[in-house]
Amino acid sequence: MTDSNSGSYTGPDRVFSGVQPSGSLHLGNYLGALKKFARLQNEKDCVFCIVDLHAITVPQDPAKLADQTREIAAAYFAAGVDPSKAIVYAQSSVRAHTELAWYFNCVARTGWLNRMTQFKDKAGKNAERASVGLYTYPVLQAADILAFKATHVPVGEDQKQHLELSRDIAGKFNHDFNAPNFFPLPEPLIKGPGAKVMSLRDGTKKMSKSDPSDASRINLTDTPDQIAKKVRKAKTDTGAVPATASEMEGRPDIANLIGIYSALSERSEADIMNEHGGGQFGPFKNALADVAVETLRPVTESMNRYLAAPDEIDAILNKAGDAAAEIADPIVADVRRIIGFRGA
Ligand code: AQP
Repeated sequence: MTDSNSGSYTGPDRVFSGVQPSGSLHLGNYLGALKKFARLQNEKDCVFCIVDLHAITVPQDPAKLADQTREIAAAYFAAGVDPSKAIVYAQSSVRAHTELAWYFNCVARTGWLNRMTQFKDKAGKNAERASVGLYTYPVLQAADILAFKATHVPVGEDQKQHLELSRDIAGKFNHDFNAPNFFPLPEPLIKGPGAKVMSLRDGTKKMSKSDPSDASRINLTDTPDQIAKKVRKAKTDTGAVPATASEMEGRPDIANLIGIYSALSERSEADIMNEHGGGQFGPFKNALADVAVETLRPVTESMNRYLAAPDEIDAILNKAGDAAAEIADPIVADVRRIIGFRGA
């Protein structure tokens, strides 16, 4: 689908990613996104967004949306994203997102969107009643990334298909408007521990905010007691803790727990299986609960400190919104000119 000759973009490297303010963050968001963001800010120019425009693709309570946005900002900062190193802002404060999304709606093909599995999963049997916004969500996501000409996008594995769509849109824009290499073809940064954290109740389903069972996920706002209980109740089987990768095969619940242990402790899976392999799940879960509590405690405490100062959060977000617009506005102005609008 993409035009391969638009793959030789020569602009600077830039990282972009976002998190929705649509409910409490969980361990999957932390390991698959926030923790990686904190590392990347030391390596590349980073722009991180709280994607409140994405959140309204499903109903949100207007009385809560602003606080939910502040909560995600607090989670970014608590996870180590430093507003003096990376831009952290709210999507709705930068108009470039919605404007570019419209242009991209006219570039993307309905056949591409019809293949998006996240829409099918989220809309379920009620696709006819889902918002048009939920359907075109990946187009807005492409606009988010490309309004900054971002070259790298750290996301969990669930977002891989959307990233491919962003590349297709960038390639088609470059080709259709005879603007070779105007947009980069953004690369997903998916690898690494925590790229796909699964439900504690079903190792074949991803850990998700919208899972009706709270026991399926560890929320960043959970108390140490709640975290320990959820880990101890996590689904396992009647076998022993695997000692090798081959003993883990076909056991998604177990593989998930070992993966979480590895990502939290920053130890290899082999190392963990060396220590616990052949043993019972009781002691293994106790050790995992300790690691989870100790790793998340400082994050939760720091989040709560930020949340106690909402004005400070707003000041950071406002300033960052201006900085984000300074990058995105000229890029969208170029897009207007390339499309051929009068006065552009
Ligand atoms: N289970 C996961 N494992 C690893 N990474 C994950 N991410 C989400 N779930 C996992 C990553 O977190 C970032 C922010 O995600 P989001 O806020 O945009 O929402 P989402 O992907 O829709 O997350 P949820 O929790 O699954 O929400 P619902 O239930 O509404 O669908 C992204 O980088 C994502 O990859």
